[in-house]
Parts: sequence; structure tokens; C-alpha cells
Amino acid sequence: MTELSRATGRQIGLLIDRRGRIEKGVLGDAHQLFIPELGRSRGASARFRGLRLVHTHLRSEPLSQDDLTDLSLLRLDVVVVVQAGLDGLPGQVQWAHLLPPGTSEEMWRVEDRSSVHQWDENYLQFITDLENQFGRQERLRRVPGQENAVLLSVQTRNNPDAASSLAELKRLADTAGLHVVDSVLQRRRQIDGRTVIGKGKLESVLLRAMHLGAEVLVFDQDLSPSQLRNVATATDLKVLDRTQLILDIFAQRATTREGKLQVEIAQLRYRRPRLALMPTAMSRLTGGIGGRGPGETKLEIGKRRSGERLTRLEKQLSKLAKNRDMRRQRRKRVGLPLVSIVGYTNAGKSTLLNRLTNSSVDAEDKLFATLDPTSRRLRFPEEREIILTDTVGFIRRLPDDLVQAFRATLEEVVQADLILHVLDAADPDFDLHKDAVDEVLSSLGAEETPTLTVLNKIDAVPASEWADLKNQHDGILLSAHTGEGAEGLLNIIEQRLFETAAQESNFPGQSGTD
Ligand SMILES: Nc1nc2c(ncn2[C@@H]2O[C@H](COP(=O)(O)OP(=O)(O)OP(=O)(O)O)[C@@H](O)[C@H]2O)c(=O)[nH]1
Ligand SMILES: [Mg+2]
Repeated sequence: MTELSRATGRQIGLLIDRRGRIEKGVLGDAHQLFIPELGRSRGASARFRGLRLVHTHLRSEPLSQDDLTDLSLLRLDVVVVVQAGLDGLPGQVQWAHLLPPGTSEEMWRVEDRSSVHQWDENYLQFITDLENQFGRQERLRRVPGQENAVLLSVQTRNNPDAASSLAELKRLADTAGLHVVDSVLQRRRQIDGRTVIGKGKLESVLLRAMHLGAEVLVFDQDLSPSQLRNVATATDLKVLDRTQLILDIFAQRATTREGKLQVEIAQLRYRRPRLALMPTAMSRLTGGIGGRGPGETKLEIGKRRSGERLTRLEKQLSKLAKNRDMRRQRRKRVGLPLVSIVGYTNAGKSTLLNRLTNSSVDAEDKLFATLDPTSRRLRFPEEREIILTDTVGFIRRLPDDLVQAFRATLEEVVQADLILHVLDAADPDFDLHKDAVDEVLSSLGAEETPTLTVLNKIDAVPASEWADLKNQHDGILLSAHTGEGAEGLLNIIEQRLFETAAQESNFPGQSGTD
């Protein structure tokens, strides 16, 4: 090799398997070697690729950063560099192997040998031991049933709240069942058009992700189809963005037929342009987390058939929407006023529904605990009755495909007689949440619907701040948790609905003029 290298003035590399057979030979130029596509590995796993790279250098350069990057990202067994002397004979040798995570801050070890002939270890024994160490570390670090994920975001002047959004992404990732091993926030003047974070940063994040045993990369920014392709080309890791993560959560949590339909439609709409740009071998990259969610297997269908499926699902959905419309008409005829609880995800909407109606719908410290609307009757004294509906929470940058797919459900919410906008008064991002919800509400045409602002979780806010909160936001202070303020809220609801309604005869069943 060294002789040929010297004669041609190019680096030469061999990829050798564990039995000593040469899998591939690679001819480089004077400075570097490009390793051909080796087929995709399964992301970071305890197993190496079973191939070592032995190659020549011509100018006494040590192992380069590129060599080490190949070692890590391609999961090579080891990388060996042999200096080709001016006489064509093999000179100094350097070799590197990966180090198991958790045992060292370093990702790899580089060692020197004065000659290729000075090699006593049993290579097979060495590499098997090393692989076993990786396996042990991986078993220690892995949460069963969860994939390890690294989260990424970019802060620019245009998105000053990138840090809080990234923290929210972590909660979304937890909810989706990912195990977050690292979060990276890069400050840049602007988003990189090709790969969102800069190329160099992406490479170092990928190395770190490999080292930490991650198999998923999640961007807080939404990736355009071409950005997704560019990042996916640079790594074997599964690449997701914020929207996909939210869609995955919805897919995991939808329970009703309508909910499932809506989610799958949103997923298909989101994935179609991305699928179209992906080489076939990469289409798995647009799949969701761990292959779960109702639509998951169906989403594996080809690019062409996904269009047909989308059309069919949309038809089914509009049929369901008609039924829903009929139900709504019937309810109108019965004359029960409709009150919708809306708000940011995790604001305490379901807890409030439970508090007001003595029910026990699911309320958890999770984002998007509720997906499908739940209605309960609420009876006031004097035989007055209303229907109270709890529904899916909103989030900043709520994916447009989702809003569109959920439009029928959401419109029903905003066409209520009264909206209760529930806010988590204890959350530091309170204002941001309020704006995000208002934005979705107005996109659904809710400006006309009377709205009450409910400042929830005041048990977690110092009493000294209550007066300010109330005045600033013109809201009702309440703790759905302790029940404080619930009585007052009920009175106001009753007043709003029946005292005005009686005058306007809006609810014939209640006012007796029917
Ligand atoms: N301290 C306190 N915690 C509350 C209060 N109300 C709700 N929570 C907690 O906040 C978390 C979220 O409550 P949920 O009722 O599930 O919130 P949600 O708005 O329905 O959330 P999603 O359905 O996920 O959008 C739960 O852990 C509740 O126990 C409150 O008044 N005070
Ligand atoms: Mg809920």
C-alpha cells in the first residue's frame, strides 16, 4: 500500500472485515480519502461496523479530524494510518478506536506505534472486548423502551425565546416517550438555510450524539423538506423536528376514530412533500418515533399512494364532521348552552372540568394529556344546565397541518356560547402562552365569542401578586387544584349565560318562551 501510495501520490485505504478480508479499496488524493457509502447502520448502538480502515498518509500528517469523524460516525472498528515513506516503505503508525461513553470525557483514543511490525495484541480479542464494554455501558444508560434523543435549537435575534421553547421541546420529547440525553442551543446571527444549525456545529453535535448513544435528533425549528434531506444525509440518526414530534404525540394519544383520522391526515400532509424529496432508502427517516402511533405502518406507504390515501381519509373525516354537525344541531334544539374550556397545554383545563363537574377525566402533568374533546353536563340550581367541553390544548407554533385537520373539532369549540380561556398563572411564560392561544382562537374565528379569562394555579402564586394579576389580565383567580375561586367562577358563568340569555331568549328551553 505504501509503495503504491508513494508511486501514485495518493492516499490509499482498505476496509477490512474481522476475518481479514478486504471489503473495499479506496483511492484518495494527496490529502484525504472519501469513504464510499457503507449502507446505513442502526445509529449509535453497541455494535461496531465490523470493518477497520487501514490507510496511508503521504506527508507525515497525524490522524486527521476527518479520520476521527469517520471512525465515530461510521462506527468503524478502528482507523489505522500508516505513513508512506519517501522510499515507499511503511513508517510511523497511528491508530484510533472509540471509547465507551461514561468511562471517559474523550470520545476516542489515539495511539502511536513506531512500525507496522510492532503489533502484538490479538486484534479480534481486543475489538470483541471493546464492543462488550460498549454493550455494558449501553445497557446501563438505556431506558428500556425509550430511544435516546439529542435536542437542537438555534437562537437568533428573531427568536429571543429559543431557550424556553427548547425547554418546552424537552417536555414534548418526554411526553413522546423519548429519553433526552442532551440539549444544544446554538447562537447564530441567522438560521443556516441548509442545515438550520451551522455545518461545523452539526458535525460536532453528531459526534456527541454518537458518543451519548443517541438514535434520534430533534430540531426545535421546523425543517423544510430540503433541510431535512440535508441533515438526514449527514447522519444515520433519525431526524425529527418540532412539528413531527407534536404529530407523533398526537398519533400516540388519539383514541377516537375522528381523532385518529385527523392526526393521520395531518401527518400525511406534513410528510408528503418531505417524502418526495427523500431518496427511497431514506424514507424511513420520515417515520415517527419507535414506530408507534396509529398511522405509523400506513405512513410507510409509497409516495404515490399516500396522495390517494389522503383523499380517502379526508372524505371519511368530512362524513364524520357532518354527523358532528347534526349532533350539535340537536344539542342546540335541546337548548343547552355550550361552554368551551380552551388554553395552553398543561394549563389545567381538564382539572378545571373535573372540579366544576365532579368528574374524573384524565388530568396529568403532561403536554397534550387531552386530545379528544370531552363534554360533561353541569347543573346549576334552578334546573339550569349547561354543557362544558374540555379539549385539546394549544402550543406556540401549533402545526398548521394540525389546526387544519382539527378544524371541525376546534370550530365547534369556538362556536360555543362562552369560552373559558384557562391560563397557568404560575408559569413564567404566561404572556407568551396567552398570545399563542389568542392567535389560534382568532385564526378559528373566535373573536365574536364571549370569553372569560381564568387565571388558574394561583395556589402556586404568592398571594401578594394576586391583585396585580387580576387587574392586569382582567381575569378570574382560581385554583382548580384546591377549588379556591371555583364557586365565584360558577356564579359568573351562570350570570353571563342566563341573565343575559333570559333577556334575549337565546335559550328557549331555559327561558320558558319556547
Ligand atoms: N398547583 C396547581 N396545579 C394544577 C392546578 N390545576 C391543574 N394543575 C396541574 O397541572 C397539570 C396539568 O393539568 P391538566 O388539567 O391535565 O391540564 P390540561 O390543560 O388539561 O393539559 P392538556 O390536556 O395536556 O393540554 C396537572 O399536573 C395538574 O395537577 C392548580 O390549580 N394548581
Ligand atoms: Mg387536558
